Formats: sequence, structure tokens, C-alpha cells
Amino acid sequence: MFFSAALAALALGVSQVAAHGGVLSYSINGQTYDGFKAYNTPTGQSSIQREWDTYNPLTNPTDPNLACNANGASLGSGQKSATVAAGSKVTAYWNQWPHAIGPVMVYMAKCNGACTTSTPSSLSWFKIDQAGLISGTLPNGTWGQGELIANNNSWTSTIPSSLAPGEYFIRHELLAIHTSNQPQFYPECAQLIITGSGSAQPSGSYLVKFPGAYSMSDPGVGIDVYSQPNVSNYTIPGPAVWQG
Ligand SMILES: *[C@@H]1O[C@H](CO)[C@@H](O)[C@H](O)[C@H]1NC(C)=O
Ligand SMILES: *[C@@H]1O[C@H](CO)[C@@H](O)[C@H](O)[C@H]1NC(C)=O
Ligand SMILES: *[C@@H]1O[C@H](CO)[C@@H](O)[C@H](O)[C@H]1NC(C)=O
Ligand SMILES: CC(=O)N[C@H]1CO[C@H](CO)[C@@H](O)[C@@H]1O
Ligand SMILES: [Cu+2]
Repeated sequence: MFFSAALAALALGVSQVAAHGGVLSYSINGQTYDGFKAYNTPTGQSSIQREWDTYNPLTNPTDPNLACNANGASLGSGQKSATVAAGSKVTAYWNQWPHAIGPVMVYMAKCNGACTTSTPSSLSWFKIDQAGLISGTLPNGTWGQGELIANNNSWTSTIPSSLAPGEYFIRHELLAIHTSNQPQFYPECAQLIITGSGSAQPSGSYLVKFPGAYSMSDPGVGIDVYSQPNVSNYTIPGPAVWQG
């Protein structure tokens, strides 16, 4: 799978690659964590991020790789986790992000023991942050992704301070909807070891599976923004944000 993706990228050339993207690094409490290097073999790589192989989007809301992108694998001995206190801010940095229409969503999931041996699609995910249509209309308004671009292609979220300690994934997802009725999903995951004295866990209504959380019939997923030029509301898909 990796080699065919790399060859496809070479065939498409740099301009196609640059038309999409993903999370390249993180900054947490003043420390920078480099992400996985897409388009490169996982052999020898070391990161807190899980493997993701190309800048291309997933285009099906029920894609089996929706949790942590293709292929979301652990890096084995190179797989790291960042130890961070609940309440900390996590900043994710993308490449020069080309899409300004669509929401930004950030999720977490508690691992069954160690994240390195957990399968992302089996976990229960909760949303900690989101930004959809901030102002204006669907095709012309200011979106979370426009804010991300304006903020140096980055997004900062706070880990709920009451969250119970343990091993978690954090999942940053951009849902680009600039193409009519063809959503593009860009999720990347990193592993965190949360410390602190909190004891809060989200209840069932906040928890979803990936795939499972989204459907093409969700108003914010299978959407043509250009056919609704006067609409100024947007329904962000997935569960409500859990505040802790
Ligand atoms: C902008 O983002 C890059 C990482 O993509 C980072 O190295 C740089 O420090 C950031 N600049 C500012 C002003 O935050
Ligand atoms: C949007 O609003 C403009 C100005 O009021 C109007 O001319 C146009 O017909 C509307 N378009 C749609 C699709 O409702
Ligand atoms: C806007 O709000 C209406 C009324 O609640 C809803 O039916 C519609 O799906 C919303 N539009 C979007 C794009 O979420
Ligand atoms: C008022 C305004 O800026 N309208 C633009 C909204 O977006 C559509 C589609 O991109 C443009 O065609 C309009 O000119
Ligand atoms: Cu793109």
C-alpha cells in the first residue's frame, strides 16, 4: 500500500501533492514533535504520530481508515507518545493549507492500555474542539479552515483539564467541502499520555466510532455549498464537544 501511494505521488508531481495535506508537527508546552513523514517508508521513522502515507484526502465518510488516515499503523519501536498534563494546549501545524471552506474538528480517544498496541477504529472517540462556519455564508463565509490558514496553518486546542489520566489518541481532522457533494477528510492521529488528577470521562452520548460517526446524508457532509449561497448556518458533523 505504501509503495503504490508513493509511486502515485511521484506520478502526480509536487503540485498535486501541495493541493492537499496534513498535520506535519505538533507543539505542546514549548516542545516540538515532528510528525510522520508521508511519502516515505515507515522503516526507521520515529514520531508521536501514527503513519499516514499521502496528502490525499479520504473521500468516503465510511472509509475504514477514517480514524487515523491510511494506514494509521503504529511505528513499532519508533512509535512514541508525548506526556502532557490535562489542561495543556496542543498546537498542530499543517503544510500550507489550500482549502478555506470547511470545519476543523479535534477528537480524542482513550486507548485500551497502551495506544501503541491499540487499533484506532476500535476505540470510542470524543470531540474536544471544533470550528465550522464562523461568519458569512456557506460559499463566501469565514470557516474554521480559513482561521487555521490565517493562524500560520495551525490550530490550538486545550486538553480538558478534568480528563482522567491515561493513554489517549488526539485526532485532528479537516473536512474540506469546497467540492460540491464530495467531502474530503484529512485526519491525523498522535499518541498522548495524559497526566493529572482529573477523573472525568465522556459519557456515551459523546462517544463515536470512526468509521461510524459520519454519513453522506449528514447535512454538513454531503453538501454543495455553492447551491446554497444565502445560507449562513452549517451543521458540523459528529457528536457535541465534550467540555470535561
Ligand atoms: C509557523 O509554523 C511553523 C511550522 O509550520 C513554525 O516553525 C513557526 O514557528 C510558526 N511561526 C509562528 C510565528 O508561530
Ligand atoms: C440569494 O439572495 C439574493 C439576494 O437577496 C437573491 O437575488 C438570490 O436569488 C438568492 N439565491 C438563492 C439561491 O436563494
Ligand atoms: C441550516 O439549518 C437548517 C434548519 O435547522 C437545517 O435544516 C439545515 O440542514 C442547516 N444547513 C446546514 C448546511 O447545516
Ligand atoms: C457576494 C459574494 O462574494 N459572492 C460570491 C460568493 O461565492 C460565489 C461562489 O464562489 C461567487 O460566485 C460569488 O461571487
Ligand atoms: Cu486538497
